[in-house]
Amino acid sequence: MSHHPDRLGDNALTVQETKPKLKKPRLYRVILLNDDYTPMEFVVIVLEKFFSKPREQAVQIMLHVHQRGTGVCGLYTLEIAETKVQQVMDFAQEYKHPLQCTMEPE
Ligand code: TYC
Repeated sequence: MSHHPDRLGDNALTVQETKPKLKKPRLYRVILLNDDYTPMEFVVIVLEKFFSKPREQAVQIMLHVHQRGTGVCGLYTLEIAETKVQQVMDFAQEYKHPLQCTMEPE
């Protein structure tokens, strides 16, 4: 009895021929700026509260900003970075400190 051969390689399942392209999002550095008036302790609290830094690392970053004028709090996607900047600015204003926070593309 003859029969048509199976079509080898013609699987019922389809194969993804191209790579699913997951583009890396652009990242932004959130930056703290030094000033002469914001208390060191306040800056440490900001780094703990909004950037989830452990106390030791928060103190290191604060001192870096104090000594060098600026420092990186973290790398985030656009919307997260924008939110962090706004949260820090609102918190500083609430306590009448001149602390400035900004962001820049990585
Ligand atoms: N320079 C401030 C002081 O001597 C401390 C300070 C650190 C302020 C970091 C802002 O982003 C800052 N009290």
